[in-house]
Amino acid sequence: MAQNILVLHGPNLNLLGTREPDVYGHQTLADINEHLQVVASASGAQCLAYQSNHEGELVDRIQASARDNTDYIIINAGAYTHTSVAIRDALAAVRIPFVEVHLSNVYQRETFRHHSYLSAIAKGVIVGLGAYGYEAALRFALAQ
Ligand code: CA2
Repeated sequence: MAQNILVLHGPNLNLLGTREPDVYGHQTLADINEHLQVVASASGAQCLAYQSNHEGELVDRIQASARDNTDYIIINAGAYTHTSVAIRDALAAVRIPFVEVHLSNVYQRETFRHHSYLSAIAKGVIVGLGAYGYEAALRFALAQ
């Protein structure tokens, strides 16, 4: 069972619950992170969360996960999903399994959101389930 799970949130996800609730829901990032911690704790696991608006900081955090006993990563890379070879390379380098999550159904949106640099190396991808997508990914990770 995965014991140490890292949840990574990319750019602008710090705005959750404050703008565009029709697209991204009413929950704040703190609400989501707190709920994930409760779910993980109930299974005796630990769920740490990290958000950054900066690509290099996300790369640094992924690299650090190789040194801190992270068993599983859940990542919503936000817009970097569609642009970042650097984040993909970092995830591939650390060889920690990960689930890619998107709050919205990116396939119902602009075509530039249909391609992800991460999906091909992800264990799985969850789109369109809102904040529940993170919980589903966490429960999957906890079962590994
Ligand atoms: O659906 C998702 O989770 C996305 O990863 C969200 C990204 C978007 O660029 C991806 O295509 C799909 C954008 C995150 C922006 O988050 C906001 C939250 C509240 C208000 C404004 C932006």
